Amino acid sequence: MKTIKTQPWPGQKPGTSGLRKKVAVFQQPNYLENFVQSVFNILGDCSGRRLVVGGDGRFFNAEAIQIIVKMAVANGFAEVLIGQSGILSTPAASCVIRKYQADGGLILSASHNEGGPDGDFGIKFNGANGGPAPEAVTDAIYAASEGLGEYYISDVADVDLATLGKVLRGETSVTVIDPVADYADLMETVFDFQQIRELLSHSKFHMRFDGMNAVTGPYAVEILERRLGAKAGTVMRSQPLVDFGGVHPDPNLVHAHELVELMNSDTPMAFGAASDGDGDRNMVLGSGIYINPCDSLAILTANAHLVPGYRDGLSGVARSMPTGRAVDVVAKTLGIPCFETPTGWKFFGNLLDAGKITLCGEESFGTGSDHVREKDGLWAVLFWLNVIAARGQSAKAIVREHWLKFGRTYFTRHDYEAVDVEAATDVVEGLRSRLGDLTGQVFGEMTVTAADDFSYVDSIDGSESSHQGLRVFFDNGARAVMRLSGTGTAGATVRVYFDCHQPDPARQGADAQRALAPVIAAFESMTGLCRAIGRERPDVIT
Ligand code: VG1
Ligand code: CO
Repeated sequence: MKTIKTQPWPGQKPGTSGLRKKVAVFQQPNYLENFVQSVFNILGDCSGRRLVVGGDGRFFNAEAIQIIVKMAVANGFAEVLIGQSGILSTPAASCVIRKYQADGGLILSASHNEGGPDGDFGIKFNGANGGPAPEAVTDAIYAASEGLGEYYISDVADVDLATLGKVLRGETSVTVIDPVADYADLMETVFDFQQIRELLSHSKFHMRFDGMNAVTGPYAVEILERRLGAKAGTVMRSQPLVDFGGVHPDPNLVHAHELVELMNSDTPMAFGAASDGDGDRNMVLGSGIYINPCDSLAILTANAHLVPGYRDGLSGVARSMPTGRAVDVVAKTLGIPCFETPTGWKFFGNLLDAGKITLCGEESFGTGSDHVREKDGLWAVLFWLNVIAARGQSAKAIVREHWLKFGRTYFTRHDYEAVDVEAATDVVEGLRSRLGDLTGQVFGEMTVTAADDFSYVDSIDGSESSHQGLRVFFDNGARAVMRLSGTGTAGATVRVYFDCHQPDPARQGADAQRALAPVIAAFESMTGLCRAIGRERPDVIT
């Protein structure tokens, strides 16, 4: 074991989902090591403990794992479990931590951010419940990183990540595990595989799953093609590549355009889905319909009784604050509580652990349940397939019926990326300073009924998180939300979210941008956002 003297690196503050920086930043001497030691220091005495390590396979994944193993050995961990080839999707890592009762895990991923030598890298710490460390822990890690003077590493040999099985490194037992099997087994306990198998064997039901050359490919091949009998080739772009083959592994209509084209071809697929870099996001498409993630959460909630894992009912649901409020309407009808949390999966953890919620989701293509403590892309796809099979209806028919019954909540998010940090901060601060005066003011055709800076008090541990996004409510029921991203690595990303509920069936067929045009215009006239940041339009609209 060696003790290496080091200097604190500035800015090792985990964001919405872990520490995320350019690959070149992580490759600097002691950068990764400092952060990992800060995590271990917060864990305290590591002797006798079990750690899970894996990642989305992006550039620097394998190198980082070797460093982490050597540090785990020096810090006295009893056992390290690693996904074969360094692979573990984020939900699979959560599953493995829980199943093998590990004390925590390090997940190497920058999720939906681009990979490769010029792309992004990231690392996040999940606790013994399998979920992202709560803010109190990430704050403590950051504080530890700022005062770090040394780290511990051993010079044991590298571990062969390709070979399954157990080896000894120093006193630490290091096991390379099958990254897919435990997760696939868990899925079999939640869903009706027999029913889905019958659906997939139907000659008219064609589907595609886009792995985007990222981590989900092997999981989707095993579950959809091997265990559920979907045709070979159902999973496209199924090989995890270090640079994702140049693909931006963000499952939206822009980056998954090949899938979108297949859905709109002369012989369209009945169902299409895609996942992101680390496998926790999902985009679902039916023939002739894109299902936005807020609707998806609401529809899965309304149909959960059709799925074996949720047959006994849901204790409650939760959505992140900016997420469209479609699920609130369903929760009210079902008579179950609906919680509103800040952006980021870490805020669902306590509610899930306490049994207060069964399903939860975010507008950013994240949906999940109490089966693990992360959002879960393939789980959402299997949920949809199970519902389609059980109802014997197309995805489009299911969505349409849902809107008829519960009303449609239009939703869109506008992203302005790589914005000048000062300009972005000025716009947000400018609006924040006016929040108290907005009520009663008229913008375009709409009057403001309330405005605030979202603050959250965790009902389980009482912790408070403030400044989680600016909210403006209008008299027609519409809402606009603005916040700065906590996952970007270049400049600032401004996110603006709009939603509005439409109960009238005659007005549920509009394009979302059109339906939301009045609130979009009102917000622009209120903030002068585009002018202030020097943009004409958003970079990405979802
Ligand atoms: C974004 C999303 C948020 C999500 C987070 C991590 O954060 O908005 O909903 O939880 O990414 O997702 P931000 O701060 O950039 O808005 V992932 O798939 O990176 O783990
Ligand atoms: Co992700």
